[in-house]
Amino acid sequence: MGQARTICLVGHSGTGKTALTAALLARAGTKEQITLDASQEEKERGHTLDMGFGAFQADGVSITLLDTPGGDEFIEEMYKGIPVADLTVLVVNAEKAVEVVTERAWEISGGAKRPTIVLVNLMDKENANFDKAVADLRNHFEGKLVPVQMPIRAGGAFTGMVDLVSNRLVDFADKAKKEIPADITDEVEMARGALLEEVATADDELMMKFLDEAPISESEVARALVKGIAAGAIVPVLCSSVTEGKGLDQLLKAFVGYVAPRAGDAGAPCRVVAFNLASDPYLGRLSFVRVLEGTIQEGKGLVDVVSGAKVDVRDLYALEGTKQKRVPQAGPGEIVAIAKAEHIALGATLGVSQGGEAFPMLEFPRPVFSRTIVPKSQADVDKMGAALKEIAATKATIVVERDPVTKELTLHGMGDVHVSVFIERLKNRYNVSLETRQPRIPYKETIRKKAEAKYRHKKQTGGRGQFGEVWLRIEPYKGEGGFKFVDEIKGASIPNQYVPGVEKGILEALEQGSLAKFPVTEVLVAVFDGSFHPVDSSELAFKLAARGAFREAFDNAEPCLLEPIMSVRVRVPEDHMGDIISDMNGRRGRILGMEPAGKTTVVVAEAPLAELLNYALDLKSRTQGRATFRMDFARYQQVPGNIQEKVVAQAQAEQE
Ligand SMILES: Nc1nc2c(ncn2[C@@H]2O[C@H](COP(=O)(O)OP(=O)(O)OP(=O)(O)O)[C@@H](O)[C@H]2O)c(=O)[nH]1
Ligand SMILES: [Mg+2]
Repeated sequence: MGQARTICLVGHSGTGKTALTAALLARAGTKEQITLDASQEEKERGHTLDMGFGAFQADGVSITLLDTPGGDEFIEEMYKGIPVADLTVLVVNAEKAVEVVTERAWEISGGAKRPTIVLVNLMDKENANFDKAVADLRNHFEGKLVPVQMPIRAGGAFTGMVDLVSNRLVDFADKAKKEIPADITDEVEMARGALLEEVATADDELMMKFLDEAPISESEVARALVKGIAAGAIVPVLCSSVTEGKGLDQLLKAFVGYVAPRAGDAGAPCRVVAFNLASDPYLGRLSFVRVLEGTIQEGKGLVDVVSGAKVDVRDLYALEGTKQKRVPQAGPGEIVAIAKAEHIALGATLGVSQGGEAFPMLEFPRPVFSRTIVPKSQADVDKMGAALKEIAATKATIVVERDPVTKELTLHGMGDVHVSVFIERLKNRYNVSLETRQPRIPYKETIRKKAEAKYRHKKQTGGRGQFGEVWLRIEPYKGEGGFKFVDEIKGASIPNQYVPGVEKGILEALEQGSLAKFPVTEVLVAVFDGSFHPVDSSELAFKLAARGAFREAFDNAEPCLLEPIMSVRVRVPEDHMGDIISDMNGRRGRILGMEPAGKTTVVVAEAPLAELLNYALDLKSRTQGRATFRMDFARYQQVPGNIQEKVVAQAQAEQE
């Protein structure tokens, strides 16, 4: 083999990536049924949501297409596909040119530092305009973009193109016609000149010829183009109409002719990267790996090169069309799926032994939107765990967590659509019904001043009584762990054996403050006196006394609520800056600074989590999806008085 090529299709939703995958598979004579966008959630929405695969042969070269979703909440699939691809194809709508995910895709591929081509699709559409699309692309992205084709439209139809590399006409209706019509020769000459000038920069020899105005052959242009693409110095722009089957032969020619596969050594010890994990309804967990070097073989286990964890390679599947087929082995460059190896981590590099560099995958974006999940019935509670675990293991941007403060189970994702899709999938695939709710804010309680209290726990119930008396002081405390217990007992007013009981009582009291039953933090508790009874005292009695003393002291120490403050980084296009900043102020936010980032600016701010629960949605609607953000927990901070009143009133209402 050694000829295997992986091509990752990226671009905004509706640019025709899935249609292109299907068209190329059909063209290659794929016999089996082509099933793309086949999950129930994909069928219902008519969009790709998980990475799709299409494998076929073209001119003796085996090609695997990775079809990624163009929805901006599903971008993790691009992060999985781009690093393992030999070529990224950025598909663009000929009427709309640069859209939100076009920009995201360009960024994720590192500004096309990796081999990239742009395909301007939907050239049959009424308002398709190739030149305008190229101008828009150039306007958004740094140089490098060079049309290698010149489309021809006549009477509102996409009728042909000039292949600028070979300098020949491609007439879609008349294959025999190769001469460039006289009326466009000037235009073609200009376009070809621009192409030659660009490619010449990638090849010194060619540059000399170009400067000498010597004739340059098709193969010389192609050779320089291959070099330029491999170096990420040139991004050729092609055109097509997928639905009319136009431009596809030329595209395939580019896949085979312009792309140098990253060939690994077949004789080296096996090394693969698990770039994508999926849950197949029939085959169970599939770990898609690209073979980097050597040969992966059924029955020959591998290890995670970082953790050293062993991985069984039992059932191995190659891709054929959109289906899987059992194979005993696979070589460098090929993509295969290892079935039922549940413990392969997403992005892991596997090899014959631990050690050595892991393959550089991209760092995934982090979830920015959270919803609490509530099972509908007890049966759902029982099934939920495994189903959620499977989804969270296969998707980097879905995280399931139990909040330590509110005890709620939270699903973190990239937005409301993303979260809804996986809630639907839980129902469709795992038969688990869950509802989602806005998460509760994990408030905490603390005090603002010192206070003391004495508390005597005394009970006489028949036989032996209970007696314990504790005197303690509480003070605000900023030290580690949020709590400190100090034993200041002099003499034996509380005998040693009861001190652990005292501490337990305090710890219990810390679990629920008296304002709104949130955990208490940032307190120091010093026990300095008390009394006991030689017969009736016990650890339990002291525990109850300490709890009582703490509560009394707490109420007298100006208790208040603390709320989580998040540090937020919003990346905004220039024209939305003012709006984003004033919106952030409206969210009780504080702007800390601004950092330029290319054509965008990163607004650095802090705001309470309570004001950010729907930020992902609001930001999207304010900027038509052009801004992105991330947030991280920064610290806890006192809730302003008027808001505290509301939170406490609401908590009390809920408890009733
Ligand atoms: N007229 C026209 N329609 C096209 C062309 N290519 C694709 N389409 C249609 O555009 C629609 C969207 O195509 P898809 O292939 O699903 O788009 P996609 O890029 O995969 O979209 P996502 O999966 O949401 O990212 C489908 O109805 C296609 O048939 C084209 O060249 N011309
Ligand atoms: Mg699609």
